[in-house]
Amino acid sequence: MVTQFEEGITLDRFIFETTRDHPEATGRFATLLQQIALAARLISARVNRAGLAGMLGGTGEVNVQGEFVQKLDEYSNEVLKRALEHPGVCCMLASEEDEEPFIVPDRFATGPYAVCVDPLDGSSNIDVNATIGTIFGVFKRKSSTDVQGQVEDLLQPGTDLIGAGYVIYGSGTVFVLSTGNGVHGFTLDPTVGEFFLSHPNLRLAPRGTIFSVNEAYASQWPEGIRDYVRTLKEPDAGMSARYIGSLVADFHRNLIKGGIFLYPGTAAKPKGKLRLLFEGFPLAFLAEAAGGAATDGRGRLLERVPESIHERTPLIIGNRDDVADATRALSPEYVAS
Ligand code: P6P
Repeated sequence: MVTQFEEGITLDRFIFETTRDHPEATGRFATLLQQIALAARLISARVNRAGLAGMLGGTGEVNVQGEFVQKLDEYSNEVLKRALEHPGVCCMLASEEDEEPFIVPDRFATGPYAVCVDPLDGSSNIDVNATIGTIFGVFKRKSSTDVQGQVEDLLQPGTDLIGAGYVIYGSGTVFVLSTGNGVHGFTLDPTVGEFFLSHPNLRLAPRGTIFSVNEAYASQWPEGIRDYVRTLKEPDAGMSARYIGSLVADFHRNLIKGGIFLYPGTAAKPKGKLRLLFEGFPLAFLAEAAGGAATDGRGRLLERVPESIHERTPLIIGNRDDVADATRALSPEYVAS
C-alpha cells in the first residue's frame, strides 16, 4: 500500500522545492514559512479543543482595534511571535492585536523579513464554532540587518510583498500559500501533524456566482455599491449570497468556488472596517496570484502604501471582472490591471 507520504507532497517539501531556486535563496524564507506552519499546527490544535481547554470567551481586554480580545486571539498572537522570533529570519512582526509592532530582540534582529499578521481573523465567531483563520504577509525588510527592524519595513506597498497566505481552521485545517507563483492549498493530517498538498494551483475565473457582503449596512453604502449589489439580485444574474462574517472563511469559499467579497466604506466610516496590512494586502496578493483582483473601490489595492500599520481600507476582492464591475460602480475610471 502506498503511504500518504509517497503519494502526498508535504508543505515542507513544497516550500523547499519552490524556494531553493529563488535568486537570493538562503533557506531563510523557507524556514520562515515552516515556522508559520508550526504556529498554525499549534493554533489548530488549540482551536479544535477550545471548548474543552477553557479557551472560549474573552480575556476581558480590548485591543487596539477596540475589539474584545478572545482568549484564542491572545494565544494565537503569542504562538506566532515565539515561532518567528527565534530562527533569525524575521526582524519584526506587526499584529492586528498589538498597537506597536513586535521587534525581535537584538540577538535575532538580523532577520531579513518583516511579517504582518491577523493572528485569528473572525474571532467573534469562536464561541459559535464558525470557521476562523490566521492571515499573514511577508515583506523583505528595507532597513539594514545591522539594526533592529524598523516600522518602515512594514509600511511598504502591497506590491512589495514576497509571499502571503492564510490558515483556515474549519472542518479541516488548510494552509493556503503563494510566493508569487500560483496559489496552493495544503490540508493538515492531524494524525501525523503534517500538511499535504490538497489544492494545487487554485485559480479564479474571470467571473463567479457568489457574492459576500453584509447587507445590514446597505443604507450606509455609497449609492454606486447599492446599485451594483441590486444588479446581483436580479433574477437572471445567476448569483447566490453567502456571508459567514469571517473574512478568511468568506475569501476561502470564494477562492475555491468563485465569488466576490465586498466590505465597502460608509459615510460614517469611509475606510470601512477591514485592515489594509493584516487582511487586505495578504488576501489581495493571493487573489491576484490566482488570476483575480482586489481594490479599495478606487484602484488596485496592492498599489496602496500604508501610512500606519493599523490603517483600514474598503475591500472589493475576488473574480477579476466582477471586481472591475463593482469598482467601476464607485469609480467609473477604474481599469482592471
Ligand atoms: P461585520 C471579523 O470580525 C471581521 O474582521 C472579518 O473577519 C469579517 O469579514 C468582518 O469583520 C465582519 O464584519 O461588520 O459584517 O460583522
